[in-house]
Amino acid sequence: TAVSENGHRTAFVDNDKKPCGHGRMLRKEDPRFVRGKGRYVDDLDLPGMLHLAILRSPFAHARVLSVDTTLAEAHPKVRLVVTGAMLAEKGLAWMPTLSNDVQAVLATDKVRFQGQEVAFVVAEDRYAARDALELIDVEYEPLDPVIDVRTALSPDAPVIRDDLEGKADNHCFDWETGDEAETEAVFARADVVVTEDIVYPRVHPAPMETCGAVADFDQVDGRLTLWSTTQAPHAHRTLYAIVAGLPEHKIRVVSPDLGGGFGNKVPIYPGYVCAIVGSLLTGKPVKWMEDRAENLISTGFARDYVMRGEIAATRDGRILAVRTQVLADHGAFNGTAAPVKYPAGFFGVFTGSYDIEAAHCKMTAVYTNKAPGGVAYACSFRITEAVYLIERIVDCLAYELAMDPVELRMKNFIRPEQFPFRTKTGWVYDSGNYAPTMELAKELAGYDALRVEQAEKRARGELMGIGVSFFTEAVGAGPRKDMDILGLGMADGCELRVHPTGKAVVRLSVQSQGQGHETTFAQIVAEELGIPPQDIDVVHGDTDQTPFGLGTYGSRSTPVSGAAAALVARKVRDKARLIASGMLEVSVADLEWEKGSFHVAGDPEASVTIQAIAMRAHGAGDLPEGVEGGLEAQICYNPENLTYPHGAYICVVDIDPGTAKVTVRRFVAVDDCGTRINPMIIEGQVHGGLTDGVGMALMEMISFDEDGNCLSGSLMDYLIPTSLEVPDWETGFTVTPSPHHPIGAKGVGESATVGSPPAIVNAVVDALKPYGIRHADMPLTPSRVWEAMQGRPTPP
Ligand code: MCN
Ligand code: CUM
Repeated sequence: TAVSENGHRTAFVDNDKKPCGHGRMLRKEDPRFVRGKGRYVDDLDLPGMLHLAILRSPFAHARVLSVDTTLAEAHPKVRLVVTGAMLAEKGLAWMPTLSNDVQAVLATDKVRFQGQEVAFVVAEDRYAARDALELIDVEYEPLDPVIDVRTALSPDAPVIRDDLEGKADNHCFDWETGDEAETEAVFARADVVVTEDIVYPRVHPAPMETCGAVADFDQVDGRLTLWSTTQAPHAHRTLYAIVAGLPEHKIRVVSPDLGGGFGNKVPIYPGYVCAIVGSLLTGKPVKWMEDRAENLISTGFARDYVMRGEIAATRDGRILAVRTQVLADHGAFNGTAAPVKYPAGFFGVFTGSYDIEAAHCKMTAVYTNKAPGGVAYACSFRITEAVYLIERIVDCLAYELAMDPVELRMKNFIRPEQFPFRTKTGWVYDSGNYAPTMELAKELAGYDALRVEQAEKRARGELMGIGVSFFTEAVGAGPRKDMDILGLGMADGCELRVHPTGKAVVRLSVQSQGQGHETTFAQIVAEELGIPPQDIDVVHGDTDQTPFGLGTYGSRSTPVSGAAAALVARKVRDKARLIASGMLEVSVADLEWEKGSFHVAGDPEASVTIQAIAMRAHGAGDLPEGVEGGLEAQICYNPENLTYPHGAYICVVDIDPGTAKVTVRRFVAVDDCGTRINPMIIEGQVHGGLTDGVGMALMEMISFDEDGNCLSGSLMDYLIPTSLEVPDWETGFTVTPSPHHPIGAKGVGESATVGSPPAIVNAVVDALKPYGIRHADMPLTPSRVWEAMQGRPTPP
């Protein structure tokens, strides 16, 4: 344990600094970013490029009676106006979503959410395109909207998806996991049962860069190039190939620098397809870039789960079982992105970090007149919701048992010797050692002293809360036998080429949105080959340049592509060993590897560096019998299992009793993501996720009025946290390697977003304990906290 720069204690291990390979290292991508030289989609300016703007529905639910484009077409700068009817003629009015539903590219029959795409204009400049939208005359017949998820299935609710054959209600899907009867039996014999209704509101990832694309169809060679804001270029390309009927080799998808994704850039949006159609029809490159309001109103939202949580325990705090009923709001089209067999993502891990006897979940998903989406905002495929549920309900139990929340958790943790651990809902946690992580968080926070301080403050009528959460995540989808997106198996390719001078290039199928892949993937290869990370170039985000793979989301890059990068480097090293044996004239068995060179066993002087081997592999002179020239390898890595990172978070809040304003005073986060590649980048990921947590717990919500008007279409209405609302984060870590990952690394990109909301809400509820409050729903804005405090017993 050491003292960090901000005066807080931070735990370190001594391998934090190493000359090459894993360790703290400044990001290779940052020189271009800090100079403003990043290249984003909107920076593209191709010769003759036209601009596309989308006309969106003002209604949440309405029949489209007619669309008159005459005036817009007459605009002198307009080249093209396209309606849903025109797309329908080409069979392009609807597209598949990543979860086997269909979504309208442009509305034909009805609009189903406010902000839905109705028509588009392609013009000579962005302003003309926008102006011309106002010249399009659409006649709507408003219909009653379905806004409240709780009444979406009532028999008199209007049917939103009458485009689906035989659809007579707003039911989207049912999903169930665990054993209902067994859980019922355990609940029946429990001393204590606690039930709580818990809502995870609809939120939005709101990345700094909104979504957009530039499509360029070359009519001479029939090739389409699409620069787009995508977290999954290869998966998107295959879907475009299927929808447009173009062969994949005629499509190139490029995802250049991205200004944040956070899950917002996983789905395929109608705007991308419109840009492609615009280019096909005009023969020119076409750019579409949405504005902030469009991003907030129409693109992939997150959460929107209404949950009833129940927990059963013995009087002395042994948790026996958990069950939940969930109503999931999927909006107008099921635009979630999850492996096909997992319509609710990985919500099945809602049993958390505890060794319990039974669990059961029943979920009903419905359609409402809201924007599509579902999986976004650093959710690890709905583990955000699962962790929030279990960590909130465990705190409700602690409240009922009048037990310390840390003690209750410690008492029920899965023990280290139980790993690999199969949960009651069938997930196999690869490794974990929870108690030391919780203990370290307690120590860094000074937990016992905080409780003393709290007692003193309570006696004076001051509101101070201490919130705890402990999470286990499941990240790194596949394996391919269990997990696929629309039939594409979740495995990742990787290629590594070492040039004659010993410089290398590694080509990845995953794509960074700010996570620092250009640095960390170079470090992974550097650690295996002993080539300095500065000499290793990372190529990603271009389907022409990289091998096939499923993309970056669910924190799968390190668990899947990170494994691929380590293994492909080992393949190269194996070949280097053969070449070295020829160079040193000894048998392969007599060679020893020491980072960066092979030497003859017992004779360290007789050695060759990886750079010398690379030159020999390409150079003059013979190679050993049967060894081909060149020094490169490729791999397709199919993970054996997910990786299961965990963490213990402690949050301290103060609430002003006069204004009900919550201030996060301190936040301690201890994360365990197994082997750590770059501690600095991990800290950055954790800081970002904790900030997300403050946003969701205290500020963020996409809300609607009863007509389905979205009330959160700007960053004035949809509040996101700034540095003013967050404390100096205090971080620590433990290291429990993944047993099946070649370097023991687990994902971390979403951990803090998953783990922090319950810690903050638990802290707020803890502060309000004198009022007899056991639960309050996010976002805990001053008005919500104030409401919760009213009509409650006045604290002593
Ligand atoms: N890392 C590490 N050691 C580990 C694990 C990870 O050094 N044991 C490093 C990785 O090498 C990588 C970064 O941490 O540079 C995140 O790795 P990983 O956990 O594998 O997550 P991904 O790279 O797959 O990123 C996806 C994840 C997701 S799903 C969301 S959502 C999110 C997140 O990353 N979106 C982000 N973090 C984000 N950070 C930024 N800046 N921008 C986003 O859009
Ligand atoms: Cu769920 S947001 Mo991330 O998996 O891209």
